[in-house]
Amino acid sequence: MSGLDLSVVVPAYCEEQRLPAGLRRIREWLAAWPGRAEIIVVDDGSSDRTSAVATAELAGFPAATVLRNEPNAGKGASVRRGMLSARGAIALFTDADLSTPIEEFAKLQAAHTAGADIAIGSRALAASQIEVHQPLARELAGRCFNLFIRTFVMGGIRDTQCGFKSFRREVLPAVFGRQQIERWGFDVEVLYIARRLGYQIAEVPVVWRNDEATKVNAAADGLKMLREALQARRMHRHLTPGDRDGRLD
Ligand SMILES: Nc1nc2c(ncn2[C@@H]2O[C@H](COP(=O)(O)OP(=O)(O)O)[C@@H](O)[C@H]2O)c(=O)[nH]1
Ligand SMILES: [Mg+2]
Repeated sequence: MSGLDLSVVVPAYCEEQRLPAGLRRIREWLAAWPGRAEIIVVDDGSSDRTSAVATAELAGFPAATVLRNEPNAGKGASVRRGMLSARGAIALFTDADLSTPIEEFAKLQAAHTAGADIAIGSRALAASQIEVHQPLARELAGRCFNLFIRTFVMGGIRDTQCGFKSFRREVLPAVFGRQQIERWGFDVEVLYIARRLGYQIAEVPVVWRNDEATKVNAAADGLKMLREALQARRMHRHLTPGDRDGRLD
């Protein structure tokens, strides 16, 4: 064991503006967090100074890694790379803009303590606190997407898309080792794999303060994500809990 309690994975594409403040807040929060943690930034072939600002902001932090994809590979590919290199007992991935504030990890951690293998932040539960909403059209598109996913891919989850999810170390290879979708549809795929393998998923209401800068195009990316979600179901429907330790397909 590495002795690390937590890995914080931050996928970042052209984030030279938002990343420094985000990493600073993560560092400040970790300084008061009672455990040992590492921070892993995955620069996804950014054309700006994302890697440089990440390296500068993480200078002096005892366990920091900046990985870089060349060329751009997608948020899914970047999260997968970060999560498969994580050494902490729990690995969290979070969006670079910290739309869900890092302090909210305490709620996910409580879910793990209560037995969850996977804890996912949610904006769609009664107790979710949406302090700054996404633009109306994007929020509605998100709700339709979630309704579709709930109906056709996996029931029971209200919000698959919040960029704030944590996993017990033991499930990382079984889940992320099977993930094929490299762009926005990966959240659904990862959750679907986990469900087929019988892992316990807790959906946890969190705070969300939307940051209006976005790299998502709701219309074009949304349709692609629907296709990817169906593809995920097709690819992984044969999995059973007996496959947890089996050879990865
Ligand atoms: N690796 C990778 N990450 C991306 C890409 N596009 C966006 N991201 C990251 O995904 C996260 C969410 O992106 P954001 O633009 O805030 O999306 P939104 O909040 O859902 O509108 C941020 O950490 C981005 O840096 C990409 O092409 N590759
Ligand atoms: Mg965002």
